[in-house]
Amino acid sequence: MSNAYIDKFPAEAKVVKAAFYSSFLALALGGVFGVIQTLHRTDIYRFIDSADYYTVLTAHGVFMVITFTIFFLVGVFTWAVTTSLDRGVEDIRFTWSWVGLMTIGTVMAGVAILAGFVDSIDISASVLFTFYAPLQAHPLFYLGLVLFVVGTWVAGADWFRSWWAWKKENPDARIPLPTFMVLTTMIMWYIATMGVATSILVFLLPWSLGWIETVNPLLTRTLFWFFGHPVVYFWLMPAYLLWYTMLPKFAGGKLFSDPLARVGFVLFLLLSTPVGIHHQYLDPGIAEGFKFIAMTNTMFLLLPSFLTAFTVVASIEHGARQRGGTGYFSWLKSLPWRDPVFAGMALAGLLFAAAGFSGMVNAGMNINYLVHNSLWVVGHFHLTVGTAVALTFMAVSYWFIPQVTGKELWNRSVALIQVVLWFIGMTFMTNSMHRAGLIGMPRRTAEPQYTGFEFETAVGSVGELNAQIALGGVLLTLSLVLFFANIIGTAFGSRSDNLPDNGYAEALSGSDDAPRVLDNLKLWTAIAVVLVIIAYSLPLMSIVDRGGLFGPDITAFPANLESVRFLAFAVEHLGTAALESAGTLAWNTLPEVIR
Ligand code: HAS
Ligand code: CU
Repeated sequence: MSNAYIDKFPAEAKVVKAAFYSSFLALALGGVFGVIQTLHRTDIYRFIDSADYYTVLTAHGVFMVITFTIFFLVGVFTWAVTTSLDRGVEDIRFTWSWVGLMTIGTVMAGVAILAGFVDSIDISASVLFTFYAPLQAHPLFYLGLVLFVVGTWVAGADWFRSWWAWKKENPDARIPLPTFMVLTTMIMWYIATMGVATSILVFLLPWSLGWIETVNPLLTRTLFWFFGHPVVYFWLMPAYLLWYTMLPKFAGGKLFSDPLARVGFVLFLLLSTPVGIHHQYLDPGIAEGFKFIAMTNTMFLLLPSFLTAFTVVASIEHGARQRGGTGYFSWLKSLPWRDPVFAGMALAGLLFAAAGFSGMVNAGMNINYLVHNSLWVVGHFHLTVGTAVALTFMAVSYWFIPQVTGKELWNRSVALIQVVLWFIGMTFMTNSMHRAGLIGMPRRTAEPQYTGFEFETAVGSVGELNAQIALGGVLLTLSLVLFFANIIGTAFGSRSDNLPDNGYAEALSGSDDAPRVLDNLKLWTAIAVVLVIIAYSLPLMSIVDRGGLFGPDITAFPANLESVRFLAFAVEHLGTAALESAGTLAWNTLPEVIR
């Protein structure tokens, strides 16, 4: 008999397994759309209509960054709370209820997106994963998102319930580190989702149902980014949880400092939300001063990641020295590089260091003007969520899936090749995306062909960059195929008694060294809310004041479309000769239309 998670918590293991399998399904779908779009964009292989590109892009984005990441992390959080409190969930039916809500929500939103491919169905949601106005989706999409987010709220309540029950029995004990990380992340999430809940329930859903005529696009954008920045930490913090509490163990050592880890998570809780405006440096209608405050907060927000880099690398070094490593750098050779779980997570960390660099560039108000809306940003987030998070999740699955199924991993060599392929694929793809962004190549564009001019050079041409992007994309697809082969192979294997024990890393400097105030969650919540109020109340008031709660009484989107249609009509039917006069006509009538 082994000491795996499933042996101690069989009922919870089923929940965690369901969450993981749902996330992998989303990963598979997202992967298919990913390769379609990488080959389409780079003009290497095209079989979809460019008009469908946005449906593909929406499906890729939503399945990857909403469904894959969040389903996986609720599994990790359930494991973390039950393992570190050493008690099962309070009521397993309650636990299944949030799994159910999240699943129904995903199916609704997914159907709304995929229906966009079928012309005969009058449902679509090609609004990209940022889904703000003026793009509008079918109500089914917004309703699905609502159910999904409510599901995560209920999940958080489930974990808080476990903690309260545990606290009654252990009134003086410190919150175990994994549970502490789950609770701080969830408080951050509750604050952050207020933005998207308001945006959907008050504006986007009623607008899409036809209950209100117009919305204020800047207001819905701002409410989206209120949530849109912290959501990236909702993906990152579970990866950090695994880097702090599991990676040292896989490296053969202990966590360097439990108190530092707590400080890092408290800083994320405080600073994740009052920075969202750094996605809106180029939005007209928000005063520069508010943007400056967002930039300053963002620079402070680098701190917990620097702390993490220090603590996690120190822990890994400790592990290497336990394994006989010596020297300033040669200890690196003593790490278990043949273990796919360790190798995948460490490689994810390495690429995240580069991702942090491009994040700092993004965050500078003036440099942002150079990279905003270019492929640079896409490079940035494929290193962050696409590698630091996704590769960590895939690598750690090779440890988790045996824990929750009771079956041995099907093939460790294939697993090692898989994580290394992901690392290489992302290196090609993101490095060239960053470079392409610097020469101005736009993101979210189906047809950036750059043909019709001569620009001959061996390195640095659009052709070279595109080739690297496509090569990277293909390697990633191969990597995914290997991942699914391994998961399916494992799932269909037979039960084994030869599994590693469940558990997480001990700390060199443990929770007793951490000041008690760090565990005062009420205090940190209060400060976090105050910071959000300071950062957002004035900008929101001024946006509403200038543009109206439900918009400035113009329908910007259709008005522009009308004039474009008018021009297209003119060109088609009257020929180019008439274009100039049509243009003048449009120009003169435009103010009329917009009024
Ligand atoms: Fe970002 C845009 C700024 C982190 C995701 N970001 C995006 C978008 C996404 C995204 C999805 O200020 C695009 C949204 C859209 O569609 O428009 N980002 C930052 C900054 C950070 C940052 C300052 N981003 C993330 C993370 C993400 C993510 C994390 C997902 C998970 N980002 C921006 C800005 C924009 C932006 C602007 C808007 C751009 C625009 O114009 O549109 C920071 O949090 C980064 C801090 C990271 C570090 C690195 C620390 C290094 C570590 C590695 C340790 C090494 C190990 C390995 C463990 C300072 C922790 C050891 C191994 C051994 C072998 C020893
Ligand atoms: Cu951000």
